[in-house]
Amino acid sequence: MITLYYNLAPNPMKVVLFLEEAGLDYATVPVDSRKGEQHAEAFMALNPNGKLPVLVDGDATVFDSNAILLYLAEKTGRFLPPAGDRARGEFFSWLMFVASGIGPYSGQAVHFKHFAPKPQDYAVERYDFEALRHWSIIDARLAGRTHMLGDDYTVVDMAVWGWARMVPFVLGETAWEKLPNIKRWFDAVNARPAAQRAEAIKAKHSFKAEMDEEARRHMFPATVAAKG
Ligand SMILES: N[C@@H](CCC(=O)N[C@@H](CS)C(=O)NCC(=O)O)C(=O)O
Repeated sequence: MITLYYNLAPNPMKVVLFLEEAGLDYATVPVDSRKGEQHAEAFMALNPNGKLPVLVDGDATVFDSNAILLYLAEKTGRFLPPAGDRARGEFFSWLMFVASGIGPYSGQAVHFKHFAPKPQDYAVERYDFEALRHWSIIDARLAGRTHMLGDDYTVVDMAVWGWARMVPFVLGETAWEKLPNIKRWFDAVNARPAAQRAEAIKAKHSFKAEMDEEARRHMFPATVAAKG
């Protein structure tokens, strides 16, 4: 039995999309990061980094969303190019580009633009710039291609989709005008029944909505430490 520890943020949602696409049976355990549940001892034993998502599959525990996508793709033999195929190299490059570029820069852009405790002009400019630069590379990649690797829909598309849901929050309401190829691809992925089932997970559990003092304390411990 597969169990997914999740919340509704970009990284867990990529994995929800895979599970729905593959039609795997899975149970969900909500972990409310705004209430600090990611720091509970039992959860930290699954992921010492204290972040979502985590997947438990029998006696295997996997954390970090892109590692989970790779694990599931290998387990099912689906949504990845065959070993030795020319596309396999591209697959790894783009997946790592999402893991090390799109995710971290988008996350930091959101943090400094929406949640940082005081005006942080330099940080806002740097991460806004870098987030848009990374998203523009994805946009160029999708020009003339149906999916990130061409005709085949793979785990790379799922990894991008998790974060693409957040593009207006990351880059501003007019961002789609600058990223027309991503918008066309995003609309097509959203139209997939699995993407609609993935979005429907929102109705399953309710998570704390307020980014109040308690949520900041749990999610941004560095800010609390700096205040002393
Ligand atoms: N590299 C990790 C990042 C995980 C991550 O940052 N998860 C966020 C949700 S998208 C989280 O758990 N945040 C709670 C916190 O930072 O306390 C992955 O891809 O899974």
